[in-house]
This record gives sequence, structure tokens and C-alpha cells, in this order.
Amino acid sequence: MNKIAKNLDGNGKKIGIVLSRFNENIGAGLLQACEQELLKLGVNAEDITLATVPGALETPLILLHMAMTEKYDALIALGAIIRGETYHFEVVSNESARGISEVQRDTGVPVANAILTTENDEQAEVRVAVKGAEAAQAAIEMANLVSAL
Ligand code: INI
Repeated sequence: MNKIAKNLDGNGKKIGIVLSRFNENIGAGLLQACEQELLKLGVNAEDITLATVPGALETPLILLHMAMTEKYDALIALGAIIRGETYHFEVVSNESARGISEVQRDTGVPVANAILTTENDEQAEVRVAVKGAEAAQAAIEMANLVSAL
């Protein structure tokens, strides 16, 4: 059997990040954790491109445009959708997640989804560091896996 090993080496990888500004403090924490992890995995700072959008619903469109440039090995979506702050929580959560999945399926560019969906700010705050770092790891692992196939 030819087994492809998990590879978290980010050296030379080009990463695009789309950050929703809607819950700005949570977004800032996710971005910090994500960027720190990308650098730790060997990604060069100049190979990371950040675009910000008003809310999670705008994220898939910008991911799609980034994917279509063919400049990125993987993309990362960051943001937070907090039930207590929206009467249309389900619409924003479901549509943004569906759109993000469609981008990776339709373009073949891996997209790590770290748009938090939580009941309240406190739940989001405790997940920020872990989710930001996990998104970075998922992006690098998937980029390497795609190029190893
Ligand atoms: N966008 C978010 O990223 N998080 C939210 O919690 C949120 N709430 O609460 O509604 C949210 N809504 C905005 C939405 O993503 C769009 O920006 C808006 O509908 C304009 O298209």
C-alpha cells in the first residue's frame, strides 16, 4: 500500500485568509492564533495574504475569487457567528458553511473553515486560540496532501 504521510511543512506554501469583521474581537484573536501557527509551520509571512469582509455571508465569494487566481495552495476562512447577536443565525451559519464547502469542491483549492458558530461570546472566546491554530494546520496539511496525490 502507498500511504501518504501527514505533512505539516508549510515552507513555500501560499496561503490566503478571508476574515469576517462582524465580531471583530473574536476575529482578531482567530487571526492572531492562525498567523502564529502558520509561521510556526514554516510559512513565510510574505506568502500570507489577508482579505477582510463585512460578515460571514460575504466570505465564500472572496474565497472563490482567491481560489480562481490559482495563486494559493490553501485558503482559510475566519470569523464568528454568535446566536445571541443574530435573529438569522441559522441562515448565516448554514449559508456561509455551504458556500465555503462549495468553493473547495468547485475549485479544488483546500479551504479550512474556522468560522465559529456559538451560542454566545464566552463560547467563542474559549475556542479562539485552538480554532485559529487548527485552521492553519488543516490548511497546510490539505495543501500538502493535494500536491502529494
Ligand atoms: N455575520 C457574521 O460574520 N457573524 C454574525 O454573527 C452575523 N450576524 O450576527 O448576523 C453576521 N451577519 C452579517 C452577514 O454575514 C452579512 O454580512 C450581512 O447579511 C450582509 O450581507
